[in-house]
Order: sequence, then C-alpha cells, then structure tokens
Amino acid sequence: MKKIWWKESVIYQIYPRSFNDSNKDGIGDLKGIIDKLDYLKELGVDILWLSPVFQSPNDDNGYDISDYCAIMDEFGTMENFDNLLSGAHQRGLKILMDLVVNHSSDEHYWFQESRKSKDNPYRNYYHWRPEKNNWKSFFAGDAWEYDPLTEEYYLHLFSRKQPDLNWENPEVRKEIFNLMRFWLDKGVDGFRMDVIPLISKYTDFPDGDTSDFNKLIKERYANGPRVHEYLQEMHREVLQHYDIMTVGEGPGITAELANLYVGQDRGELNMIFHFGHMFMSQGEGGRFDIVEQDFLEFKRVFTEWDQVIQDGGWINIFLDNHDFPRLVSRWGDDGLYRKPSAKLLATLLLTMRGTPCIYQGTEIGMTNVQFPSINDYRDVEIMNFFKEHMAKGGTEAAFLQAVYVNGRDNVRTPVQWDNSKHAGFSEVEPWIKVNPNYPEINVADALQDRDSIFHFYKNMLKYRKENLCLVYGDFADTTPENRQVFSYLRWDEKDRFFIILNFSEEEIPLQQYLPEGEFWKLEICNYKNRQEVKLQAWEARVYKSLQQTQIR
Ligand code: TEU
Ligand code: CA
Repeated sequence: MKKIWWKESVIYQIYPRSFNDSNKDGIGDLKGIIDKLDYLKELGVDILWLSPVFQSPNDDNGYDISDYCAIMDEFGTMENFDNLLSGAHQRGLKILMDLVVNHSSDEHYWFQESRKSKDNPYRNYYHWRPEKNNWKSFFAGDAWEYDPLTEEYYLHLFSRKQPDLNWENPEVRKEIFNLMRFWLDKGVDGFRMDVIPLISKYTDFPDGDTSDFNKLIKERYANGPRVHEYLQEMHREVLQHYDIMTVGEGPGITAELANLYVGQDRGELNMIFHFGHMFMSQGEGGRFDIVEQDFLEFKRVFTEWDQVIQDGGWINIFLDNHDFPRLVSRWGDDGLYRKPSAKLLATLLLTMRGTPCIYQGTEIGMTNVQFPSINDYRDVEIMNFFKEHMAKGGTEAAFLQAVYVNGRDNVRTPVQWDNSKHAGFSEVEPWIKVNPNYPEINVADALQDRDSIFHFYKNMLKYRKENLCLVYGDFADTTPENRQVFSYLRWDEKDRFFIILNFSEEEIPLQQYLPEGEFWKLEICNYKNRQEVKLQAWEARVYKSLQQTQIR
C-alpha cells in the first residue's frame, strides 16, 4: 500500500465560530485560532480542517458562501488568514479549507444576478424550473423555493438561502476551479469538500420516495450521473497540479461506491468521510426521527468500510463533528464514566485504519448540552424542523428531547478553555450559550491533570505515530457478535496489535478474548488501577504481540 503523509496524519476540526473569540464580540475568529496554535501543536495533531471562513450571511454558519475569495467579516481579515496559514506552517501544521460548492448563499453575486431574469447570463448558474417536484430539503420543507420575480422555483437541498449550483454549466465549473486555485496558490494544503456526492443532479428531477429521507438521499440526491466526470475534471484542471490532500464529505455514499471516489488510480479524491455510523440514530423521518442505535451495526460499519482501504482506497475515521452529537454523549457515557469512556473512544478513533479526525473540544471530553428553551438554539436545521414540528401540533418539550439527542448545536457550544466566565471563550456573552458544565470540563484543568482525557489523546497520538501498523495495518473484528465488547486485531508484516474496548458498565473477563498462542504486552490502558484478568466499566486496552524472537 502506498505510504503518504495524509494517510499518516490526524486531522483536527475547528468550527471557528465556536473556537476562540479574540476581539470581544462573542464570536470565534481567526486571530482566536492563531492564539491556540501552540495548544494544538502540543496536542500533536497534524492538519487543521477549518469549517468555512469565507464571506457569508451565516444562515448556516458559513456553509452559505456569498464570496468565496473573501474572509467572513466576523472572522477577521485576509491578513489574519495569511497569519494563521503561516503560523500553522511554521509549526508544521497543515490547513484544510472547507470547500462548499454544491450550493452558494442566495446573497452571492451569481444568485443575485441569476434571479433577475430568465435570460440573465447567470441564470443557468443555478437550477430553475417552472414547477417543483416532491423533493424535500435536509432542513425540513420543500427543496424548491418559488421566486416571484421570474415566477419560477429554484432548487435548494439545504436552506432556502443555499441555492444549489448548476454543475451542468461549464461556466460554473470554471468559476469553482478558479476559486480553488486562489486558495491553493496562497499555500493551503487541501480541501474538505462539502456534500460532494450531491453536485451532479438528475436533470429530469424525478420524484423520489419522500417517506424515507435516508433513501431519498441515496436514490435522488447523491452519486448523480456526472459526479465522477466533474471530479475527474476538477482533478485534471486543479488538484493534480498541487501537493495537497482532498477529503470528500459523503452523505449517500455506500462502501460499494466509495472507491469510485477515492480509488488510488481514479484521479478524483484522496479520502472520504462516510456516514455509515452517523445516520444510524435517525429514522425515515430524518434528523429528529430518533431511533435506537445498534452496537452490532456500529461495529459492522467499521468492518464494511475498512474493505474500501483493503481495495486500495482510503477513508476518514471520525465519531463526531460539527453536525453530530458529542461522541462521549452519543457512543460513551457522559455521566459517571465520562472520563474512561471518552478515553475508550479516543482509543477506537486512534487505533483504526484510516485518517482520524478529532473534533474541537472532544479532546477534553466536552459533552452534549440541554438548553431549557428552543430560544437558546441557533442552528437553522433545528429551527426549521421546530417550526414544522409545532405546525403539526407538536410540543416544544417533545422536540427538545430530540434536539438533546441529535441536534447539531450539541457540538457548537463554545470551546471551554478555562473556568472563568464564558469559559474563557470570550469576555462577552457568546453567540450561543456555553455548556454550563465548563467549570468541571475545560482545557486549563485538563492541561494540569496528567490523567486527563487531553493527555490520553496526546499520548495516543504519539503512540500512533510510533506504530504505523495502526495506520496501514490490516483490521479484523474478533468479536462481531458481542453486544458489550469491541475487540479487533491490527497487523502488518512486522507488528500485531490487539485492542479490546468494553462498551459497558459490566466487568469483562479478559482471558476469553485474548487471541491465543502469542505473548501480549499491555501497551496502553485508560485506567491507572486495573485488574489483570478483568476489564472494568468502559476499560480500553491496547496490546502488542511480542514476536517469538522478542520473547527470548
Ligand atoms: O452536511 C451535510 C450532511 O449531509 C450531514 O452533515 C447532515 O446531513 C447535515 O448536517 C444535515 O443534517 C454538510 C455540512 O457539514 C453541514 O454543516 C451543512 O449544514 C450542510 O452540508 C450544507 O452545507
Ligand atoms: Ca470575535
């Protein structure tokens, strides 16, 4: 397998709005990130993925771009960006930009022109039709908005302020390739590409089965007829001319289709964030139709997607990001066992094959939040679904219960830097409230506590770098049918590792899980005090096999 820097790296995702406010306006900004570069260097990550920092009216917090070559006013200036980029590079950190080109903001010049008249030169930069079909938006309601100016509908798979760009139009592709070059010529190290499987539309816009949103994404929105043609053109025109990395965000992608996007010789993308595990908790009704997630299915997803790498592609490994609940609340225990379960999940994240991604604040075990009122929430997705829920006669209390489980604002509360007011994120009331548990969970305390989740991440990151078998080695689940334990082998021609994770509060007898015939040396454990032959609640262990030659 080809060895290369972006396979051996670990990504850290920054959601700038909630990361660190340097100018007392309650909103995170680029200067705030610069002030934390040394912290990120100490943690030991390699690549910083910045959620969008481009000019935006912030209907969807920057995922609605009104000028792709300008910095969002609230985040600072282009000079701030240049200083952030050089500051990162001076520390050996790389910067990944968030390319959102399935749609723009409706306040982009292109759309303002496009909606003016049917014969405007920009008309076909977007999808306009005299009638709408039955497609639904990811953010509730129809995926079409009627515009009285020209008496037609325009497509928006996300909010009505995020009109979908028409990639059929070669002028649009040319504009996008130019804006990509603008940032690459500044020296950025690559792109995370927002909802990239959605850019090619079925231009006859056939109705879909709207009873199951996950199915609708797969059958009507993702993997359209020309998606690979567009990505290969993007690679030919732009990507192949730079030493960069590209990461696709892949709603609707299946493991079978993945290597069409990330296969080594495809000339498209380097790797993909898949959603095999992320959509598990949402039923046919989408984000707030909460269903019980199944542990066996969770483990099966890892086996299914590792096959993509086995077949020559590459994937990301992640358990939360700015769109999904905090990993310790969703997959661990954010109460009594917060610390051990957060460390167990760090072990999973950093011993899997692929390029891991750590979301801001997860390295200190930040948790979901339960705001008492819908008015404390900010996310356009939450607000749109809330309106729909109430219009159907629902109650605020019932909706909030679903938001506590699966709402995106769970992960968008300000990073908790210390136990001062506003958690050290800002000196004024932030754009969204801080999680009230910041006095107990913050970076300052974590840095002081040698046994903190932060130091566990730091140690694991170092360990992964020293053991590239954990990056490239084969993977096999050894207990796929076990409902409490996730245990697996990692191996290459030189080393073998056995990882065992007790995803339960019960004690687990170790002996029956350890593969026989080898001498397993305990390398990492998330408990200081442990019993040799039993795993405690949420205990994680990494063993390394001492080959026969090493035992003598
Ligand atoms: O998300 C799109 C996506 O498919 C999932 O992350 C999820 O379905 C989405 O959050 C809606 O539930 C990307 C960005 O990560 C997200 O923040 C944006 O809101 C969205 O695209 C539109 O740009
Ligand atoms: Ca600010």
